[in-house]
Amino acid sequence: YEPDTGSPVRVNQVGYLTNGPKTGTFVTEATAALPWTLNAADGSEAATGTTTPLGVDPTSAQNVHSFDFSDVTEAGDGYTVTIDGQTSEPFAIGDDLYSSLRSDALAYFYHNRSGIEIDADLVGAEYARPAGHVNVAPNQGDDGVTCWAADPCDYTLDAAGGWYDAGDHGKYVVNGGISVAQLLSSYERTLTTEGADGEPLGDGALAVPEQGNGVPDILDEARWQLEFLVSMQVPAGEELAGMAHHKLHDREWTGLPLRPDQDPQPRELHPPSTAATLNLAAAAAQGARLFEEYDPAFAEELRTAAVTAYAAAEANPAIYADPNDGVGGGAYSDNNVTDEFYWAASELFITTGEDAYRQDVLGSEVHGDAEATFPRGGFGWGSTAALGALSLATVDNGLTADQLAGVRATLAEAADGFAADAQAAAYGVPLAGADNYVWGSNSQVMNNMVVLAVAHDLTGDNTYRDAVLSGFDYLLGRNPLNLSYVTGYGERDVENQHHRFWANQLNASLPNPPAGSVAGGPNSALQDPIAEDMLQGCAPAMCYIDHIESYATNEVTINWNAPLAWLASYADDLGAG
Ligand code: 9MR
Repeated sequence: YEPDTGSPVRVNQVGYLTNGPKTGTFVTEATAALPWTLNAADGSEAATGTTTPLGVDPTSAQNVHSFDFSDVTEAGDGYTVTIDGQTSEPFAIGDDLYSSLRSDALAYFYHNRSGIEIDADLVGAEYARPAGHVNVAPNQGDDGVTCWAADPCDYTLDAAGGWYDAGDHGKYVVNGGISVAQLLSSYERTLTTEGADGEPLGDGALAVPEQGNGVPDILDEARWQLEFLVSMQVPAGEELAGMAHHKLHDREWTGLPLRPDQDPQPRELHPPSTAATLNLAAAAAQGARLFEEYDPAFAEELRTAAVTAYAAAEANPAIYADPNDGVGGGAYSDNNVTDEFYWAASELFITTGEDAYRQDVLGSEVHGDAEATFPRGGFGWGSTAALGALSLATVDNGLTADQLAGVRATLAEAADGFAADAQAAAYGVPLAGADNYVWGSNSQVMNNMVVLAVAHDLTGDNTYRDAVLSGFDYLLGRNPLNLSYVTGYGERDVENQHHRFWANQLNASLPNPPAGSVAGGPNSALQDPIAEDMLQGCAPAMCYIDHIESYATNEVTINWNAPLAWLASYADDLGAG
């Protein structure tokens, strides 16, 4: 299998912000510098220059040059770059490049809601569907779900609602928690950051059924998931009361395609875990402070859930999800919860101001450790300390000025590393070297971009901003495969992500993913049969295929679209400013 990589001139196929950096990559055998031409839409020459030879890129095994036309600030559509007789895909220069991505990336969450009909008036006829898992045959409902036979319990939970995790119909607390937290942070950023615009996230801004209820739409979306997370707690009076069940999913894996309401599998709760419990505590604590203004009773419910969950985790600090519990749903196992304790303590401290949480933050072994807090390969569901540190660094809290400066210094140290990684990368991606192309590598890139963006918000230093935008360039086409990993964005966008309903590749009556859905991205471990079959010998950043069955390179998930939404919001605010 030889991927069709199109033109060797690689650019951000959406475009470049007027006052931002503008760089691309050229794949060539040539080792000496070459002239480049930037063409305007009418064919006239807009700028010229020469490339910088970079040698062989370890992530792609391609010999590459870079080119830089940052000086051009004339807005317009239909620009191209020509080098050595080869012309790039077209792109824009402008300020308004990220506003539709902001709302599209957020719309992903409504599309993937469980327990509610997806309304044609909000998403269009092709994406409309009946409610899933509400106890209408052949579905079982998530409103009365009990524990799986291997670890029975004598209660049922009403765990209806929430978002489906990904291409499957599971609902998992660990990646569910980080996802809702990143939506909440996107909103919270508008309260804490000058130049961050709350209106595009506000009431009436998004296509959600709660429009017009007086609550910012992004909070309405977050609430759908927060209520589910809280419902996963073990009831009072039971053994392990206050702990959160790790996950709820089908008894057996289902095939594709399958609309959620047609899933016939029994639904089951899997055992509580410390990681899930702390994830719930962190997200609920953050939700509590943000809902205070809109619904104090709900805020109080969240606060209580967070406090009881944290206490339950302290009483049961080492209950880990079984790494082999992967039938019918993903395992999401994680046997280091130091980072989850840090995140939860941080959010609880910010929300409650209580000294016990402060002591847990300051006493944590990750506190002040840049690599432990912000791993070079990107934070994620198994490494959540970053979310705590980002909140501590940006949201008003009771740390002393020195302590706050310390948190910000740790963040800056990590961001400096990511910026250096982006500068060193042939394709400008803020991801170190060739070893980090793991399952969901695009989300690792995006989470590094979030750290960089917060560093930019806090310092105004454009080095950080430039590395974020360079990360967007990579995601939107400036990469070894010349693909935009976001559906609906760029000339060569991917469209066959692994999803049971957006399964047009398997059934023409079903849709492709809607615009704004990001694929997991290159994964050098070849962890699905299509990847194993088609991608043998691939260079790490090329281990990707736009095939619906390649779940290990081409799935979508809430925890990958959440940083996309956060970042699109940041980038849209940049354009406006
Ligand atoms: O995103 C998860 C990734 O970090 C893991 O390496 C991978 C294998 O355990 O699982 C990914 O999560 C998948 C989950 O297990 C099942 N639903 C789809 C998720 C995204 O592919």
